[in-house]
Amino acid sequence: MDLLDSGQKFSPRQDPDWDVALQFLPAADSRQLEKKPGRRKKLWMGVGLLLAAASVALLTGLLVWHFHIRSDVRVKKVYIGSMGISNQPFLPSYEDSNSPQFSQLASLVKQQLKLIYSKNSVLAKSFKGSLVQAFSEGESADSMVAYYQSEFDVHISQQASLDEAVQSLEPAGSQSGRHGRLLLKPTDALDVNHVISQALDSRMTRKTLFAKKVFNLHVRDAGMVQSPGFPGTSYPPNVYLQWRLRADPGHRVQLDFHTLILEDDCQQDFVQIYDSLAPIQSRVLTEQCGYPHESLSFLSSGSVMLLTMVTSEEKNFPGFRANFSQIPLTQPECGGTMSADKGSFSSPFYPSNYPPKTTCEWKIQAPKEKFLKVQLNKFFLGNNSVQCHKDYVEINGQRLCGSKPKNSVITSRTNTMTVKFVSDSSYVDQGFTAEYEAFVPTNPCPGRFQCTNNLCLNKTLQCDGWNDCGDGSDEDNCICEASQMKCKNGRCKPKFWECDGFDDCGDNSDEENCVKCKPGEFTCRNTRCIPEKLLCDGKDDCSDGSDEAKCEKSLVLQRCSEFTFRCRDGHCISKLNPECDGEPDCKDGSDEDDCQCGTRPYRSSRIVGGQASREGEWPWQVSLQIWGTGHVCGASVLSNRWLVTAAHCVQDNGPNKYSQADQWEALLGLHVQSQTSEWTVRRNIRRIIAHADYNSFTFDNDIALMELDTNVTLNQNIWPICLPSATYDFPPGQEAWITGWGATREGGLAATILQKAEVRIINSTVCKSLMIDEVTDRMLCAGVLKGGVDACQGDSGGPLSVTGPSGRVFLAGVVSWGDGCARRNTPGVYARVTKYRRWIKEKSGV
Ligand SMILES: *[C@@H]1O[C@H](CO)[C@@H](O)[C@H](O)[C@H]1NC(C)=O
Ligand SMILES: *[C@@H]1O[C@H](CO)[C@@H](O)[C@H](O)[C@H]1NC(C)=O
Ligand SMILES: *[C@@H]1O[C@H](CO)[C@@H](O)[C@H](O)[C@H]1NC(C)=O
Ligand SMILES: *[C@@H]1O[C@H](CO)[C@@H](O)[C@H](O)[C@H]1NC(C)=O
Ligand SMILES: *[C@@H]1O[C@H](CO)[C@@H](O)[C@H](O)[C@H]1NC(C)=O
Ligand SMILES: [Ca+2]
Ligand SMILES: [Ca+2]
Ligand SMILES: [Ca+2]
Repeated sequence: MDLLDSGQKFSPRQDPDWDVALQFLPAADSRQLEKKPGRRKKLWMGVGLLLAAASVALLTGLLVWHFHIRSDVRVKKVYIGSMGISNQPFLPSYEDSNSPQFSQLASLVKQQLKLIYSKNSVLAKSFKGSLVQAFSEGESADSMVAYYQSEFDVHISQQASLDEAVQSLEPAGSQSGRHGRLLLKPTDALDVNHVISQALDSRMTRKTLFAKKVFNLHVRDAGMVQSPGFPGTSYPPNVYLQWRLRADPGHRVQLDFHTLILEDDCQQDFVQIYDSLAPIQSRVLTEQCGYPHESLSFLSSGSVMLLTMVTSEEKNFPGFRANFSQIPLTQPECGGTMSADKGSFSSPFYPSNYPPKTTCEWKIQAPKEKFLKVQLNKFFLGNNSVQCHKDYVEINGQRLCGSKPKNSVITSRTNTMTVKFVSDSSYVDQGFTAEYEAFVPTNPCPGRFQCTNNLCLNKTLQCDGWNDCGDGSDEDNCICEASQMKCKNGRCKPKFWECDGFDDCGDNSDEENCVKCKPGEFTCRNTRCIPEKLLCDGKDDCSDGSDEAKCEKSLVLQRCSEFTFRCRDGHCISKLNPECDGEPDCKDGSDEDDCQCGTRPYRSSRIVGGQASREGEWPWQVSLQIWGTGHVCGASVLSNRWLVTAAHCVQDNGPNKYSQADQWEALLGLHVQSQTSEWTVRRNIRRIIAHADYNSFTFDNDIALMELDTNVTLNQNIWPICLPSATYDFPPGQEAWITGWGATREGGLAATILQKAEVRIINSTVCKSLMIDEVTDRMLCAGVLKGGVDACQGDSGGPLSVTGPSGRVFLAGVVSWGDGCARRNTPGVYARVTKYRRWIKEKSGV
């Protein structure tokens, strides 16, 4: 019955040809859960025919027939479970399912299960048999756990009561893992301390799953586990695989994913990790699919862990690779007393996910005359819930869970504080990091600014236009500088956010008093005002096409203008930014040609916050390196052969002949500097074409192309960005991202992990008036929105990426000058790529 128990030891390195080793079990093996048709069908058909003379009788007969068929439908149901056994030390021979000790104990477990089921009428009636799959150590030295599955055969209408009966075996509140030992009676075969039984997840009983296999691994010697075919080919369809991981007694299993890329839909393909040897849902630590962002390092509470993978028919992705190892269980793993004036602490094993069933308690003790303050920095504790009954942090009696609380600073009005961390038996998360500080009640922030929520900030962050406290108190009651505007609510904001369509003040006062057309009028891009009824009437009333640009239907225009898209057949259409938006707009379809660009293969295009990017998030990002020096500039992938960068990156500088192609090396698909992966590609440069009109004084035309010496094969971390046509519009207020390892022009150390920062495009007129240096029409300004105080996110020559309406990403600019390091109050200036569309085509053919 156990399809999964026939597995053999798995060692990926010795078993490269997994497909051959894979046991393709006949589809019939998964039929155990299908409905069985009634046996009496034929007989009742016969009876029905005999009664055929009278139509009324026939009808009755059919009803009876139908009723009997229905009444005979029985279902086989399989429950998976674990049983805690006391007074029974774990022996190494229990690991081997072929050992006599295993068989002996297994039969005792089966006997005990039968006894347990016999006490419930529903279970007793439908019980068919049990199969013991494995044993592991229990929580104490003289206890152990048995993993089994039990099969029941029940009438279809009784399914719910069977589920209920199985549930009732589990004493209420057993989720907490603490309940009284069941009394040993003379009839009992074993001293049982708990029983958990649950139905299998329906995705694991899919009829199409035809290859099932179990791999038993001991993690004493660290090693690696990977999905079949990884990394060369994608994983096979319709498989259900289990990896049972065991550590030595007194150890935890640690599993660290190096890569995990599955189909985005968890209903189709997924991996799960259990704090158990059987897939019991109440012991699941995580379920993952797609291209997860979270920490992928997991720890068990005891000496076992189960990793499962289920795949469906369609869409097979690269899969995963993970390292396993064991670490000793030490008591206590976390918590303690802290009496220094300040310090920090975190959930156990941070930044790995905390293990399940863990409790930590920190006692903080300050000198008598001081108070204490705890600031939560990182905080990931499962889902938000009102009672925080699963995993939580408790500070001075206040429970916190979910994501970072609004007020992340907690103060006590005494000199002691207790912080408790608790995780339950399922679903783990990354945990938290915290700092504490003792302070004199009369001066809580010496030398710093004190927020209303008690956070202390560097004084330079006060009145800089950004809400650093979280409650905005650092931006209240400010005197604005010349480069700032004063909001009605008293805040100061950089002037470049005035009239850009976004409420930056918080009370919208930065968007009032902007030049506007009268009510009932439309503002053309060239700021003319026209009556609204002339919008989308097929005539170019603005005389820049903008009144016809955002219409449902794209019209073929009589006249082309500098704002209208020109199809390959020469016709101009009215739609704004029609290229690669997923809808054919030109009659010849040319607006949707060459639209493979600007996507992130294998991952959803959702960008999550934070400064460090995820691997594969910016697959067009390139690191340009000088032989012997390392990373110098960024660039973007335009095709399998061409890159675009800044002209100022490729200018000779004294003895450095940066204009020479042979000085350079391009690293594509790189995520962490000096850490290449299987998706990183190195290429020499064959040719550099800097713009002939580049002006090294004004940085006008700061754009250059690089041709690689050989084509690259695109992969999940290497993908071209879309080039906007000359008429593509990136309006002020549009959100964009800059990425890089740190601008070397600014000096200082480059980041190791690719950094990103969100910026917003600034109205050119406003930018020209704000910048001391000249901003030409071939330049584009953007200002940083968040953070960007510590890290350099932009690289000279790197991309300014804008996501278009269909989710494809377009190259709006090339990082040129100004604020390469994404400093807060000065805009960055970029080469405006739309101005160079024809030049790029002419020089590279892309
Ligand atoms: C996994 O193990 C390999 C070899 O033991 C090692 O090179 C690699 O850095 C490890 N990866 C992780 C994520 O721990
Ligand atoms: C968290 O909440 C989501 C949506 O409400 C739910 O689908 C998910 O199962 C929850 N996760 C856990 C661990 O409870
Ligand atoms: C405050 O910020 C300024 C400018 O960023 C920096 O020079 C200074 O060292 C910081 N002070 C402290 C106390 O961190
Ligand atoms: C390189 O790629 C280009 C464009 O895809 C193609 O035309 C060319 O034939 C390729 N060259 C080689 C040597 O494969
Ligand atoms: C840019 O700002 C100027 C002056 O404030 C304004 O006249 C113009 O309409 C703005 N341009 C856009 C495209 O919003
Ligand atoms: Ca601030
Ligand atoms: Ca604004
Ligand atoms: Ca289109």
